Amino acid sequence: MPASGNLRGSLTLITGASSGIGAACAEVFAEAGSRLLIMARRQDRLESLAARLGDRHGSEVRIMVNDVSVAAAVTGAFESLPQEWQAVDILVNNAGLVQGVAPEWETTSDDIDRMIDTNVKGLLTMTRLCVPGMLKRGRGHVINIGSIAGQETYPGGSIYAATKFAVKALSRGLKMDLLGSPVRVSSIDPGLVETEFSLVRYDGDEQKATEIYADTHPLRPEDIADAVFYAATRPPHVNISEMLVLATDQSAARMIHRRKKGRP
Ligand code: NDP
Ligand code: 8X3
Repeated sequence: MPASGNLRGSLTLITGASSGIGAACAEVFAEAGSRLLIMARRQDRLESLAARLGDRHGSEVRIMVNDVSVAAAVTGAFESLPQEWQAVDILVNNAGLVQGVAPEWETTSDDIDRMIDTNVKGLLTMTRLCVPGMLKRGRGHVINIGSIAGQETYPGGSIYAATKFAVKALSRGLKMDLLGSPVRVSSIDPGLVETEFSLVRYDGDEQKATEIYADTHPLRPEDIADAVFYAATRPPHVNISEMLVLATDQSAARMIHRRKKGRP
């Protein structure tokens, strides 16, 4: 099945599909008729998403309950799938997280490891698993979810930003390594999107997480899914290399327009 234009029958692997942007991507790819391999750590979320996509779109969905940062387990799980479920056409490398807002020197080594192991090494594990088959089959598309934080950093965000700068380097480098092949590479880079991202950042503190999205109009996960889908459905000779998607209310990582109560 061609991984462009008509996605019917293609296979899309989405990491971090249990929430936010990943779940929204699963919805649009399922609606377009792609088979889906969805991965995250929370099994209950994946199971209910798979059931919902089956009901709504008649989708064929398989779940992988894995921590993307545990390379050996992810590799084992992927390689024990039936061959037709390993033939990934589109890889959406979306799983990622930020922990805390501490300055660089106060960030715990656990938090540093978690961000680097998930956002960078986890993404690389998936790329390493999927790209050889794409090359062999002569088609494929790797879509990495970067961030505005991969273009500029901000106080209390430097380690997360470092991981997203790394994602940018990995996207650009992969495109170079694949030159001459039909395999495409895109980096979709969101600004402020209202998801569970801030809840994770503030370790479950709902009030702090809600304040991030208060009095402004952030992006919705569906806005980013739309951009991912756009990249995936261009004709085969078109590669959307990088796309920065910001809310109209955002002009830089920490420049967000907030309305006074009652004002438009
Ligand atoms: P959410 O927290 O809503 O979703 C994150 C997803 O990643 C969840 O499905 C989570 O699943 C999964 N995940 C996290 N860690 C792991 C892991 N170790 N192994 C497997 N899955 C994991 O956040 P978003 O949807 O916002 O984030 C998606 C991507 O978008 C991330 O890469 C993020 O950096 C990026 N992004 C987000 C922005 C925003 O403002 N929200 C802006 C720019 C980029 P589970 O917990 O079940 O494992
Ligand atoms: C998420 C956007 O600005 O919170 O990647 O780092 S930001």
